[in-house]
Amino acid sequence: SLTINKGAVEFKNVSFHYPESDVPVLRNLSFSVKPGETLAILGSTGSGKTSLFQLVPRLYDVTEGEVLVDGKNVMNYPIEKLRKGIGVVPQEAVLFTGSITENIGWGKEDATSDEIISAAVDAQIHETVEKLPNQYDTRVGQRGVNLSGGQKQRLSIARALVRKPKILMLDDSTSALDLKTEGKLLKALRTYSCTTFIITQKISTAMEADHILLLDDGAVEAWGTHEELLNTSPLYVKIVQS
Ligand code: DUT
Ligand code: MG
Repeated sequence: SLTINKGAVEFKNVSFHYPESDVPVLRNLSFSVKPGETLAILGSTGSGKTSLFQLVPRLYDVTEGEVLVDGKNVMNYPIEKLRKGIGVVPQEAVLFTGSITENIGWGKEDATSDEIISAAVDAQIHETVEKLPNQYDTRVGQRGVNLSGGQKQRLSIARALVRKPKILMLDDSTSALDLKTEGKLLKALRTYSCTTFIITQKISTAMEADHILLLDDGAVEAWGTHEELLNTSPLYVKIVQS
């Protein structure tokens, strides 16, 4: 049966509204991303960035149009095969009650200790873990050690990386990281050669991407590289200057 091989993603005339409402949240989106490319998604709060993300691993289904992965409609994949190939790092990092190892390996119970550490190194959280009272055995979550927002984000990124996803989706997951740490993280991500969707508020992050998608009220306001958007999108220029 179908599995994700390359990680190409295409949106074809995609519109979406949540089941409980008729208000369109995404309106006629069309774009495509080749395997291994990075797409940065920008847009003001409520513009539909998280909603767009959810359509790829089918946390919600489109109401119109198609989402294709490797040229095939996501509706045709067995859902567990689809989700196995996609690493989603949610906007609010979720920690489970358990050890650091269990938190990184969650959903991939066969991960070896080396794989866990290597994911943590790439997610730029290894050094922090080493300083905890019981390193990778340290308990987090309920009655566990407290981690900062940025540390939780990086654990959550490590959890996605350990699965070696073909498609990695980061929902504002680097918002609490300083520029230097974020730079190291983005560099490490390149070694995974996965297709990467990265929702961000930072122009510095967007500039590094192969494509930028600027969403405005659920529609594509602009698509292109940083240079292209500077020339074509007054809204992008406004964001850059703000
Ligand atoms: N919305 C719902 N139901 C939900 C989630 C969101 O109706 O379960 C609405 C709120 C908003 C629109 O969908 O009007 C888009 O929300 P989304 O969360 O996709 O926006 P965002 O771009 O991710 O905003 P933020 O930057 O605040 O995360
Ligand atoms: Mg969001």
